[in-house]
Amino acid sequence: YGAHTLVLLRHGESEWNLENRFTGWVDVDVSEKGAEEAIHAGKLMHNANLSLDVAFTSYQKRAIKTLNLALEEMNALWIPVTKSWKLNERMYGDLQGLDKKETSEQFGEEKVSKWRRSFAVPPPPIKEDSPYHPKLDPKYKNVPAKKLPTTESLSSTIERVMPFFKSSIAPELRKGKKVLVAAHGNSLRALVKYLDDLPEEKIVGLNIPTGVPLVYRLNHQLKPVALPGHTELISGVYLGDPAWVQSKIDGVKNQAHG
Ligand code: DG2
Repeated sequence: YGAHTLVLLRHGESEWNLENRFTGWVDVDVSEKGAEEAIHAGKLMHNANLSLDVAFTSYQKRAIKTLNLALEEMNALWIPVTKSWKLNERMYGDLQGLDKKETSEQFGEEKVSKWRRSFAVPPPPIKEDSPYHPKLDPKYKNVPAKKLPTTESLSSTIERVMPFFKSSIAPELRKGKKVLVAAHGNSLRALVKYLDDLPEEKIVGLNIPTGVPLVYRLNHQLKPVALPGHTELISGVYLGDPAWVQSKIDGVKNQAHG
């Protein structure tokens, strides 16, 4: 196997995943089930003998809490953690707060599936007077106003995630550290697109389940080495029972279906 270990973990179910609402940069908590998923993710990593050295997460509590619960389960709360808004979920613009199924009924499934899964189509931008506007959130007070997104496609998400990966995460991997990134559905899709060099037409079919560790082994160039049991789309492997993982992936995919 490759020399470097990188584990990607989407947070456990959030309050708004539960309510089936577009979340993006709205800072909702994990649900009760989400907290259990996070603990379970910690168990899976512990049982796989993943002794992590460092972790990265976003500025959003659903990812931060998931990280802490998983690390606690692994007796690894001590490891250095770096937080960055660059690992935040994709900013979902004016869709934030809306019900995913109702949005499909209103705009049509095709449009909503483009907003959710296409590479370059951004959702409508958030309104200047929206209560969810990031300029109102004190945690972004040090981010230059022109860098705060009002909407993001996957492509624009990649443009902030990848420079952070290269400047902050890759150097840790090169030092031989085992790295965990606890983040979000679409900020992790951005990373997976890059690592597996997925073409745009394949990224549409990539859905990341909540609370399931996704393990990558990378070679010296930090390119992924295909692991036994990997799926057609990606070269990393999810920990846990494959049928259970698949049912969670299907759940994410079907969130906007009537
Ligand atoms: C979800 C992803 O983000 O939604 O923003 O609604 O991973 O933070 O729960 P997360 C959101 P979809 O793109 O899967 O609809």
